Amino acid sequence: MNSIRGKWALITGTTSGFGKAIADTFAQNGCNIIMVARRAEKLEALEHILKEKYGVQVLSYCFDVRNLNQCIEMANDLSEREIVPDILVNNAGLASGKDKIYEGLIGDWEKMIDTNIKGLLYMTRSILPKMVERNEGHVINIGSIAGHQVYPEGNVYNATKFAVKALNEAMNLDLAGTNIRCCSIDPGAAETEFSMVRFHGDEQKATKVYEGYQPLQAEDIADIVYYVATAPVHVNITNLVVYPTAQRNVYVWDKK
Ligand code: NDP
Ligand code: 8X3
Repeated sequence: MNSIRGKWALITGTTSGFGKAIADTFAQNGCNIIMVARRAEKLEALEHILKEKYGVQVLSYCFDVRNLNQCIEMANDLSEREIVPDILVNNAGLASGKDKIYEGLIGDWEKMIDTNIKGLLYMTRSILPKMVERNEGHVINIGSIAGHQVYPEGNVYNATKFAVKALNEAMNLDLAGTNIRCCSIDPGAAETEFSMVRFHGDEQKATKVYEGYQPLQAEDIADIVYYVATAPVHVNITNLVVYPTAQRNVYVWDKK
């Protein structure tokens, strides 16, 4: 096992869902945490909890990963503090809308493309060179089963997650010859704020997504990310797909 105690993990999207659970699991296991998200109050609250509960070091950066300059500023600030993240978890992302492609809102498309693809790239481009310099590090990208199979009205979200899959594979190829590992973790349906965001705050539509079966929980994904991050350094898990047991692919469900 490759302990993460005393290391630094940079996790994007830590104010809810997977990112928040990953930050908690990592901190519980002694890892220092760098958090990125847009909701300042939630970031501050989590920073306080992690420090109090686990006695680890926590740095919070409140910004939008779609902003390249802020990604670079954060990387520069970390360099000034002489911190090189050992682990980068590219988790921040969203689905916005679920519409037929001829009815989709351009604003939704731009949000998804700019966050899920460009945000992931900006963050990676800001942090990965430091890892390469040290010849050490681990990038964990949160993809989705939506990046393996397209479903009706998933169109642009699907396309962004297919892109994450491609970029994860590309990172692995470009990092050949280094000790840096790259993994894409691709979950099926998980109960987080994801559906509230996708349906623009429509609680009824969001709740319906998780009815009649046991969806994945954020903690399930955090356990998997922890497993991947703590695998021995000669073990590179490049892709991990996880569904709720009641779901076998994007079409096959066992809902009561
Ligand atoms: P949540 O909505 O619960 O969490 C998303 C997190 O990302 C929030 O902390 C949000 O924080 C942050 N975020 C969103 N946009 C930005 C941005 N532009 N800049 C910085 N932070 C941002 O959803 P999940 O935890 O479910 O989603 C996490 C990842 O998992 C996403 O990439 C999603 O596509 C993927 N996924 C989710 C699945 C699911 O069923 N839930 C299944 C498969 C993959 P804030 O608003 O404060 O910025
Ligand atoms: C989230 C899972 O099936 O809603 O990526 O696309 S799904």
